[in-house]
Amino acid sequence: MRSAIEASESVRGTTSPNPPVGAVILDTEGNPVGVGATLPPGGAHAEVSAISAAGERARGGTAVVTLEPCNHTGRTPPCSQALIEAGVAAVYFAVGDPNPLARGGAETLAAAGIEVHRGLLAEEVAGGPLRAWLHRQKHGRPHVTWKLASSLDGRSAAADGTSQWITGPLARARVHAERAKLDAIIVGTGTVLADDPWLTARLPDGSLAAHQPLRVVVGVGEIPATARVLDDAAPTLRLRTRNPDEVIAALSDHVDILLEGGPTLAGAFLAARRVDRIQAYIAPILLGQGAAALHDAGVGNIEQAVRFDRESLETIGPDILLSLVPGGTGTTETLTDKE
Ligand code: AOF
Ligand code: ZN
Repeated sequence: MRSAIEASESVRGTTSPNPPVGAVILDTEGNPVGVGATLPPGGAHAEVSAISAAGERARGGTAVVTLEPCNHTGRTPPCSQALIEAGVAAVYFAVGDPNPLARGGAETLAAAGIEVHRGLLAEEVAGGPLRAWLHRQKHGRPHVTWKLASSLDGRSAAADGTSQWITGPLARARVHAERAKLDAIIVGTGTVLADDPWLTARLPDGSLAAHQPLRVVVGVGEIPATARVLDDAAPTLRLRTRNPDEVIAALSDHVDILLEGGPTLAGAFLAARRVDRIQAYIAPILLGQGAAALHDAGVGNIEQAVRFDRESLETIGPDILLSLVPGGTGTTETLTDKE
């Protein structure tokens, strides 16, 4: 399943609106003989690629898939049938397919006499490569991550407006690697004016990654025609609104969206409860003055604070990456938190 997750992760960002699924076929001895990942929409599903890589060695073997094999004829024929025809003896999958059109693969496989196991590394898959797609299936809207990079005192620029190199090179490389796996990146017009960001996904050598997310500029203010975000390195969408729900509606075909800045736009998304995850890159530097990473999230008193729960904490070189999800915990629970 770890190899299937790796295959899944390797195509994240290239399959939307379909999920980035990974599949591995093991022969009767348990040796991996075929790996596959979902191709862009209309292309083969993960299982079909893995089966064709395995060929006859799939017979009597085992299929390991991150998502329940589909049971429908959509743009491609059902994977459940492909697995039955390939003659596998067992299928392990991590998460069930919530799509009412595609679900039911487990039952079809079992009815054909195949041993079916559900739930292997399900949390890792649901919180990892299939996270945004599962979110969109459940809520009917894209998954929004707010990314911020700030000093320890919550500032994203120094007093004179300089904002380069708050976090270290490793954290910046991580941000670029992540960008290449997204569907869209949103910024406000204020950020375009202040920083003139390019918003492209770059490889460590500075060249452009193969997959570029849609660049989205949100806000009613004007931006100069010379702004770097308007060049032809990647597509750009201009949305003349400040309303988070209008932004999300305009991006409803997308699955995995990153909100990059600035502070006012982030405040509007937080106030509207439209941030599904925060990725906070926090550098061990203090600025004392300068622009705050967040402005006006509709919070007037401590009761109204927008609360998040910690999902994970990682160190990246000298910086930390804190991943947070919307919190259900109120002040009382926080006080009794034993950690
Ligand atoms: C799988 N393996 O690799 C993927 C699956 O329009 P289609 O035919 O491409 O079907 C899309 C649906 O199939 C998608 O919404 C999801 O339920 C499932 N995706 N299933 O067995 C895969 N990508
Ligand atoms: Zn399928």
